[in-house]
Amino acid sequence: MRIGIVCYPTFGGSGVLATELGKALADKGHQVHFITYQQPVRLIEFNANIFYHEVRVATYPLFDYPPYETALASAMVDVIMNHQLDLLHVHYAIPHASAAYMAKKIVETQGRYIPVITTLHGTDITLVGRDKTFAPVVTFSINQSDAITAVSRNLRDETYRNFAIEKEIRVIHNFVDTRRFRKKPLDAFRKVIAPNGEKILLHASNFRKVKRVQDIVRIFNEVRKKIPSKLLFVGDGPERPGAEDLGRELGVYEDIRFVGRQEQMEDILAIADLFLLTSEYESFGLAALEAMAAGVPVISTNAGGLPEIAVEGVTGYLSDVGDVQGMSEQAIKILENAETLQQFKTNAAEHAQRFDINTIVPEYEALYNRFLA
Ligand code: GMT
Repeated sequence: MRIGIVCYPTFGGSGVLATELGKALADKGHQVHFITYQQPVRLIEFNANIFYHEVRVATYPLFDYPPYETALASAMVDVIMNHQLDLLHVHYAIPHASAAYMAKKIVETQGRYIPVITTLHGTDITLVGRDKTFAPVVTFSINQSDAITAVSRNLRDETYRNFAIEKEIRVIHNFVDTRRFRKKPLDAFRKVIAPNGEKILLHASNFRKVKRVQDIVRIFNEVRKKIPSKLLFVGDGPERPGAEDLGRELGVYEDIRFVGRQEQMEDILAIADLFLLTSEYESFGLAALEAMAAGVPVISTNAGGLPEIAVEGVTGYLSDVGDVQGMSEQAIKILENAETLQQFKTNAAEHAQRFDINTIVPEYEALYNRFLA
């Protein structure tokens, strides 16, 4: 199959998932064409079946706002026609689904039919998409897609609740390459972060408001009172200064490390003891799944789709949004006993198998096949 993938190429979960899907499809022999404004962050190794097409937006003094969506639709048309694509799979509704609709209509005038599959990832529905400035276009372009998928049951239900969707939304959960995340910890790395054998707590995100990163610092402050520990922050974003300020205010700053955006999450997860995710919403929580795959128990909120991937008291614990006290107590409960910690680690890795790449990617292939037939 010749598949066009459109996604955000940055460190967000939707771009990571789309890139991993493209790589997996290429490994299975499909020809995959990424159409993005920048090389996706996880698209680093060479694969003969992967093609990358950069979307270039012309600048012109008249444009206060460069017309990205128009440039994207034109790039899609170019790739569909010149590389004989069989289908387009767009990740994140805004503006990818509407640009795909435009491209579909353009190639139709040239006698070409291209099915469009739209995967909804979260904030395109729950935050940004609901905004009045986008909602009519989001609703229209989702309805015009030939197939719609959502990364969790929760996101599917939220989409039906918030938009007048007339079609079936199929749930295909996010996935993880469990083999890749099953890595032995690098002792030297662990020693740099926790020289005296401290426990390592980890959070990874884009530090947006929805992640509530100050709750992470507060939980760490409580855990640190009972258990010698360090906190690693991976990623960057608008709420980072607030997290730093709070760390200083609480006097825990010297035990926190901000390591910035990282591509090799598997190496970092391999040295972690606990993953914290305090978001007020996660459609799925891919970062938590990757942590589980690496054998790291997860303390998280019970928001959105998180209860679909984590199991209370088995892979970690789930609490109400903002329940810092509860999450701290649960973190301590897991960390204070070596046997308990080991059991949670084993459980987390085992449970992540349900979302393995080899189970989920065929669901996308089956969906694609429906359109090719
Ligand atoms: O979490 C983010 O801020 C990034 C966002 C994105 O669109 O890239 O992630 C969303 O999609 C991921 C992949 O499907 C999900 O795992 C995340 O839970 C979801 N984020 C939110 O719903 C806040």
